[in-house]
Amino acid sequence: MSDEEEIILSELADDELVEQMMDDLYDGMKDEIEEGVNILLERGWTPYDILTKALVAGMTIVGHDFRDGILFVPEVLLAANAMKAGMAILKPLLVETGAPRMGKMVIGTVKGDIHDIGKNLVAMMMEGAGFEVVDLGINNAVEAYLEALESEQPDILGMSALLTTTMPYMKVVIDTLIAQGKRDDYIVLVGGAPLNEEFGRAIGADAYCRDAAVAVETAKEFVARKHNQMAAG
Ligand code: B12
Repeated sequence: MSDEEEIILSELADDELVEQMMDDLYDGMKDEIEEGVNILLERGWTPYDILTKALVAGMTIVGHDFRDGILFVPEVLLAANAMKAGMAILKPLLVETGAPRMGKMVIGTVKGDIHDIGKNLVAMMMEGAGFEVVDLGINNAVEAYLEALESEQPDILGMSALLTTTMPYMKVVIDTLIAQGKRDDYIVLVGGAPLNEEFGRAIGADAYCRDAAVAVETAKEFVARKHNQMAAG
């Protein structure tokens, strides 16, 4: 903006508003993000479109500039907080779909890693699709996963990692499950920006999911397969 003119979000056309929200997310402007999300909802946008086309798209730009040394941790934290504020508005809407109960998932970010936006998004979308989700938060050691698996008895274990230094920890968890003879009790889904399908396969996960929508589809597929097997057996 070349001048000091105040932008009235509600007066912007949809595409301009989304552009502006990406700028506001970049600048960590929580109140403006909340306002933008509410305006798009009033205009009939689906929560999912707002999430992907405004918030996740905006965070992708933040990610690029963080990588390139244009943004630093404090700024990215503000952007993350603004994103979370937007997600908080959308969460109840994504969750109240009345979808039939699909199964249960325990999800958490692995030890050493405090990134949780992607994990939270997966948890939200899974809940929206009818899964019960137990969220273990960030920085989970193998013991935390095992305890939760024992007490919650989920169908699915989900692990998230955003750092190349923490992603190998997923293998530690899976290897521990194997050693205890429990690996086949759960569908293991993994995700996070630095992972790929090959990595998922190499560590013995059932699937790598590149985003929350794929996570939901994959989870549904595996749960249906598991139930069919149980019915056949
Ligand atoms: C926001 C952010 C932060 C925030 C985190 C805030 C928070 N509460 O999460 C803060 C500022 C705290 C942070 C800190 C750090 N960060 Co950081 N961060 C990011 C950033 C910009 C965005 C991540 C994000 O939220 N993306 C948006 C979400 C929606 O996408 P997502 O996480 O990928 O999740 C989607 C999929 O991956 C998938 N998914 C994710 N998890 C799961 C789990 C399951 C089970 C499934 C099925 C799917 C799935 O579905 C999600 C939704 O669609 C990334 C850049 C990037 N390209 O990822 C860097 C990035 C991950 N960070 C990076 C680094 C280096 C750090 C720090 C080490 C920086 C430092 N010097 O201190 C610290 C590490 C702290 C720690 N110990 O964890 C690097 C990692 C580089 C590497 N190769 O390892 C990145 C890639 C930036 C970069 N290019 O340099 N970071």
